[in-house]
Amino acid sequence: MKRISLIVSSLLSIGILFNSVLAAAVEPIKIGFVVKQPEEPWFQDEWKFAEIASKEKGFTLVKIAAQSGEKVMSAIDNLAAQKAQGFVICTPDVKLGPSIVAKAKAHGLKMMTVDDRLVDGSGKPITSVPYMGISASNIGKQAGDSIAAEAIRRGWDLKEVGAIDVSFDQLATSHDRTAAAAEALVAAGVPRANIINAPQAKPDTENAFNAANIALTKNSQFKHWVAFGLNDEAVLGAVRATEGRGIKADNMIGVGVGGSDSALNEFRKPAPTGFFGTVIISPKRHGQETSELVYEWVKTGGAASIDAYQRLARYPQRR
Ligand code: FCA
Repeated sequence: MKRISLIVSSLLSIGILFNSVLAAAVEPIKIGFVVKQPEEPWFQDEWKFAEIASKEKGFTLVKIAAQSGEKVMSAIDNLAAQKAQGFVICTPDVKLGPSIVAKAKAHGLKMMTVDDRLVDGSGKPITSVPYMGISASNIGKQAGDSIAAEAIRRGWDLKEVGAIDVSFDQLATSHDRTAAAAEALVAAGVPRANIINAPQAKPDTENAFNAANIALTKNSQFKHWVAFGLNDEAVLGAVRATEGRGIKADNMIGVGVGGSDSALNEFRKPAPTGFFGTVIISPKRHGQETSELVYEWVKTGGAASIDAYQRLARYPQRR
C-alpha cells in the first residue's frame, strides 16, 4: 500500500514537473522598453525598432513612458507584475541609478540601459549594468566641426560669431557632446569668450528656447550666430529663439544631434531655416539591438556583455 502511494505521488510530481516545464516552455518572453521622453521622435523611433525586434524574434514588447523617477519605479513594478523577464531603459534621471538597479534586482529582472548611462551616488557610471550609448564627444565634435566649416564657407569672421551652447550638464552624455562641440569651434578660431552657456532646465525645445533667449538678450554684440546642444530639440529651441529676434537663416547655423523627424521636418520646410544640419545617430541600433540583446540574455540565461557605443555617426548637410 505504501509502495503504491509512493509510486502514485512520484507520478504526480513528475506530472507537476512536466506541466511546469511545459508552461515555462510556452510562456513567451516579455521585455519592457522604458523611455524618458515618449513625445521625442528619437524615442518613438527606438520603440519602433524594438517592435521590429519583437516581431522578428517572437517576444512580447511592453513600451512604457516614464517621465519621472516615480514613473520609472512603478514601470519596473508593473513589468514584474506582468511577468516580464527583462527591460531596456533610458531613464529621466541617471542619478536614480542605484534605486533602479535595486528594484530590478528585487524583481529578478534583467536590465540594460540605452542612451543615458546610470550613475551611482558619487556620479560615477554604474559599469555593472550593460549599456548602449553614443560616443558623445565624437558626435559633439562633428557638430562643432560642421558649424565651423559652414561659417568659414560663408566667409564669416569667426570673432564676430556668438555660439549658443544649449547645455544640460547634469546629463553626462549632454555635457560631453556640448563640450566637444565648443572645443571644435574654439579650435577653428571662435574666441572662447564667444561661447555662451545657455543651460536648459529640462532637455526639450521649449526649455532650450527659453535658455537661448536669455543668451541672446545678454549678448546683442554679435553679428552672426551658431548653436549646438544635446540633440535636435535643443538646437531647434535656439533656432526658434533667433527667429524671434529677426535673425535669419543666412545669419544662423544650428547643427543638432539625432536625425529623426525633429530634424527632418525642419529640412522639409520650403525655405531653409537656421537649423542647418544634424548629426545622424542610429535609433535602429539603440532600439532593435538593445531589445534583441536583452531577449537573448533572458533566453540563454547567460551573462550580458553588452557595452556598445556608436562611434560612427554621419553628418548630412542640408544643401
Ligand atoms: C539622450 C538624448 C536623446 C538622444 C539620445 C541618444 O538620451 O536626450 O535626445 O540624443 O541621448
